[in-house]
Amino acid sequence: MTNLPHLEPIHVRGFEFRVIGLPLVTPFRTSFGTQNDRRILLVRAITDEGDGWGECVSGDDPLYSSEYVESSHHVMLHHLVPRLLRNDGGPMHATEVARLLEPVKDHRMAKAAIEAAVLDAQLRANDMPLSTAIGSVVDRVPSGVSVGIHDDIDALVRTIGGYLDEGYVRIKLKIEPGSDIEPVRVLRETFGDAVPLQVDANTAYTRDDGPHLAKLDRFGLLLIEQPLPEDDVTGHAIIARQVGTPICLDESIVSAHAAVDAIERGACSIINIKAGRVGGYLEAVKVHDVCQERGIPVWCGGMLETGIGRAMNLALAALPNFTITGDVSASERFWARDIVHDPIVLDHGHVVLRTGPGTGVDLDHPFIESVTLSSEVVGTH
Ligand code: OSB
Ligand code: MG
Repeated sequence: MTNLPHLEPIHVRGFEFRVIGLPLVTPFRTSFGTQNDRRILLVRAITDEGDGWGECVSGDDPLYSSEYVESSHHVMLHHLVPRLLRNDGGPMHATEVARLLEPVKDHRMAKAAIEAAVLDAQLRANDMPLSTAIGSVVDRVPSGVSVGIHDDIDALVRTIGGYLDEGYVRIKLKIEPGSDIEPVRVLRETFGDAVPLQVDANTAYTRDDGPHLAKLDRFGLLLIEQPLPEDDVTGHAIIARQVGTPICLDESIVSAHAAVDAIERGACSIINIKAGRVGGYLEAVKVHDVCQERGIPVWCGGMLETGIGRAMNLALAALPNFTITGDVSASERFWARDIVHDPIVLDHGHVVLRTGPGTGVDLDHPFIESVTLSSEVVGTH
C-alpha cells in the first residue's frame, strides 16, 4: 500500500470483458462437486496511458460463493463500470476504485477484477511492479498445492506422491464427511509425519462435528480450513474449542472487518486470504495488516487462476505476515497451457515473483483469442 498514493493517475476510457474457456489438466473435486474445465472472465482496463488486465475468480456456478461468471459479468457491465466511467475519463487512481464501487453490495469478485485491471494499468503507466506497490518483502515464496477429493485412496497416494516429487513443500487435501480421517491416516502412514499437511472442508460439516474433526488432531495437521458454512462464525468458535488443530477461515472472511470480527470471536487462529473473496488486492492487504496487528498468521489462497491472477497472488503472498505456505502452485498444476508467455513454474519448491511493471505478465494474445468464448468492449474508447 505504501507506494500507491505517489503514483501518477490514469484516465480510464473503457473496459473489455472477455470470457475464455480452459480445460483443467485433471478433474478437481471439492465438497461442492467436480470441475473438469473452467470459464474465466478476463477484464481489460482501456486507458489513455495503456491497458491493464485483471482476472475474475468467479466460478462457473455459484457454489463457493453466490458469484458466478455471468453474475459478475452482469454487475460489472451494468453497475460497476458506469460508476467508474462517471467522471468521463478524468484522472483516476486504483486506490479510489473500491470507494467508487462501495455503494454496490457484495459482488466482491467482480469488484476485485475491475480494481485489478485498473491497478495493472496504473502500475504499468508508472513503471512499478505490483510487489513494490503493496510492500512485498521477498522475491520468491514457498509453493503449496491443493489436492481434490479422490474416491480411490491408492490414486490419492499416487497424486500426492507426484506433487511431492515435483517439489511442492506443502499439501492441502480437500475433505468432506466420509472422506476425511481415513485418507489423512493413509497419507501420514505413507509419507510420514514430516510432510506439511492441511485439510480444507469448504463448509461441509456442522456444529455437531467437533468431536469427529478432533480425530484429525493425532495427525499433526497445520490447520483445518473452513469446516462450517461461511455465515457460522460462532460455530467455528465452538469447533475451535473442541479441536486441537488450528482452525483457518476462507469463505467466512469477506473483508478486513470480517477478519477482525472472526478473530475477536475466537473463530480462527489462521486466515486464508484471497483477493477476489474480499473485493480486491488492496482490501487483501488490509486483511493482511489487521491480522498482523493481532498476531494471526495468514496464507494466500487460490481460485484456479491463470497466470494473471497467479502473478498477483505471488506479490500478495510476499507480504511479511504471509508466514504460512499458500496455494500458489505452478501454472501446470491446473493448465496444460497458461494464457501468459511466462507461466509460473516450480523452482525447488518455490515460485518466483514477476519483476515487470504491474502484474509483470506478458499475455499470449493469439492463444487467448483461440480460447475466447465471448468478448465485448464498453465505454468511450
Ligand atoms: O477453497 O481454497 C478453496 C479452488 C476453488 C475454490 C475454492 C478453493 C479452491 C482451491 C484451489 O482449493 C486452490 C488453488 O487455486 O490452488
Ligand atoms: Mg478453501
